[in-house]
Amino acid sequence: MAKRNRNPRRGVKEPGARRAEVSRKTRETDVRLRVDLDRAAPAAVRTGVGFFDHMLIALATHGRFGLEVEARGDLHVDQHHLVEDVGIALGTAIREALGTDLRIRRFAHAYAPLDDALALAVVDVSGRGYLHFDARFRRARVGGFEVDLAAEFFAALAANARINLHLAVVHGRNAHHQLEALFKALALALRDALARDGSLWAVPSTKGALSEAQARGLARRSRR
Ligand SMILES: [Mn+2]
Repeated sequence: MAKRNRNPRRGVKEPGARRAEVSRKTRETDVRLRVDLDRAAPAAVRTGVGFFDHMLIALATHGRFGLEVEARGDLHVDQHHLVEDVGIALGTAIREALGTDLRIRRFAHAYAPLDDALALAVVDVSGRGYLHFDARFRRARVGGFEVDLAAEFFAALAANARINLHLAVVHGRNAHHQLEALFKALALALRDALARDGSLWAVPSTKGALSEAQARGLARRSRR
């Protein structure tokens, strides 16, 4: 894995770097994950669930962000803990990588087709986590992946990245295609929403803040 994003002496993020690393260990899972929002590289993902790896690689590849994931989980129970905890770690890493400089496009949406399937993703990097998920699948499993866990992954991602996320499969028959279209639509929307917007002099919010850290920063400055 690449080098840490924190300056060891001062404990602060290098200016301009939008990277984060999350290590998360419970009795159920052990997840190490890195993101680099500004440097796309071939994703390195190993979760022990092949189809889930395929989806995470699609997300990073089409989202144009660097992603490394090493995750182990209690797969002898089922995949729920692993998939949800990777969602928590990814959401946390995205939120940390964004930091307090939120001069980003913020709103974005994208459609992605894959053969018979068409999916829509709408994103607002609002500082408030919310997921609307509208998809029906004809199979319970794709490869070994438990299909209903896709919604758990997206919910954990939205809650921890604190983004408003609406995902829908518009149509489709094949569950592999439907899921992959969802991840690709999310990738395209995130790529757009997280992109820096050089025309902005401040955060694109009527409140002036898109995170608790920002709101606290505004409070500190106004008291000076
Ligand atoms: Mn595929």
